Amino acid sequence: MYNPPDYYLVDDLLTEEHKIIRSAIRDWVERSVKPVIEEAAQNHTFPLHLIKEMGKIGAFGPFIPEKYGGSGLDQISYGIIMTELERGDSAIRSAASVQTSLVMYPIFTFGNEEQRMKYLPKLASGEWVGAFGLTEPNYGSDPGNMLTHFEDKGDYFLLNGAKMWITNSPIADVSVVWAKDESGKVRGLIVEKGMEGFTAPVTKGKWSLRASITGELVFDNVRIPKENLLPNVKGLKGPLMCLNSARYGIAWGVIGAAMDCYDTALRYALERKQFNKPIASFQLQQKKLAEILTEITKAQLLVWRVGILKNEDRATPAQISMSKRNNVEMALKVARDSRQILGAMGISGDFPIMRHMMNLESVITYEGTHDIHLLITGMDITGIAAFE
Ligand code: TGC
Ligand code: FAD
Repeated sequence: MYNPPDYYLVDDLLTEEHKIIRSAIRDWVERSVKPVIEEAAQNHTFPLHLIKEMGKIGAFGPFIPEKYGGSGLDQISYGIIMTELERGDSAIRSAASVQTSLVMYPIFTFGNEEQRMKYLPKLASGEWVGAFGLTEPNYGSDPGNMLTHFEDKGDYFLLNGAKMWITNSPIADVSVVWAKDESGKVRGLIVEKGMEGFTAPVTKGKWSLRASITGELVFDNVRIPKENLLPNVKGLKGPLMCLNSARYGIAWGVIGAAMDCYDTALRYALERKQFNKPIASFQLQQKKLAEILTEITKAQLLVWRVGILKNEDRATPAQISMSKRNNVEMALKVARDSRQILGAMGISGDFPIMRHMMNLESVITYEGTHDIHLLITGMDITGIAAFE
């Protein structure tokens, strides 16, 4: 039975509703994710049947109002859901992050009422899968220089360009795509599966996030109906606002991966004997376990505070960057140290640690790299952007 660490009694800060949500998602991960995820990752496939189940358990759009199919919950609930999903696998949390923060959030925040009613309930239920296209082959950390663009042709927009490294693009029914208009302003377009000239090839051969489907979005003179333009935002702040929400979810999510590694390593250290003693009795292993628990505890407190600030609409993008950066690095280090505690067994698919570790190599890169988040903090401190 999974026994998550709670060294500083963070549970006391949660409401009964938070605990009920956590328990429901945890049970679902135990029942539906754990039994299939290792094989899916080994086979480099996404367990597609989980999408509708995720819709049923409320993993998509927890903070979107009920009117649109969401659950109308607070930001702490969103964070808790992300932690529990990522305890199963970062790929499962990724699917929920993209659907919630990168597809439902922009349609809810920047869309009109018709767009909200058309897309949000189907995305919330998992009937439709969403993708978010910002990164391009030549512009990753620097999306402001994107080349994808559209022209106003009177009755429709003509979209050309390509996006790369897009979670769920090959299976997406709906993609929120960021492209420049004729004046060079970044705008959001809703691109639907099957539009002529639009393809979404799969990216194969990943060693990380193997249970997540990644692909491209390629637009070759795609006619986009004018009603598919998100009317209420112009400029790079549109996609960056979506990223604030997704990065916040990741800061919570990776704690789940770290906790799963810690739980596995602690049990193993207590059971595995060398030199006639459990390896947990050796100081070097205790050092690893003690430091892991310290870092997980600090990460829990960090996201708790950001969550409260987010509930009050006071969390700044730079605060969110700090928590994403700190917690992903923490989780990656926890995974590496936990893997060592298991010795050779640490690389085996019989345990989840190596899978988490490999996944986290993507998580530390996507939604803004580790370096970019540091530079965002640097800019916040000094007022000087060191990007250029
Ligand atoms: P800059 O000139 O600084 O800013 C442009 C405009 O945006 C505003 N802004 C923000 N607004 C809201 N939230 C934020 N976090 C914002 N950051 C900036 C800014 O005020 C300005 O507004 P305005 O009105 O003056 O025009 O932009 P820059 O071109 O210098 O770039 C800044 C930088 C490097 C921080 C930014 O571009 C960045 O964050 N780069 C990283 C790119 C990134 O994170 N890509 C993620 C792609 S999506 C993804 O990875 C999904 S993974 C999916 C999964 O979970 O599976
Ligand atoms: P680059 O920007 O080329 O960076 C390469 C290196 O240079 C990095 O170490 C970076 O930190 C460093 N660097 C860059 N600029 C600077 C600077 N100014 N100062 C110092 N160092 C710098 N994108 C989407 O739009 N949608 C998705 O759904 C999505 N899903 C993804 C799923 C996966 C599995 C992965 C791996 C990526 C995904 N991405 C997605 C893309 C992701 O957001 C980008 O990979 C990321 O933003 C970095 O861009 P890049 O890979 O082009 O790296």
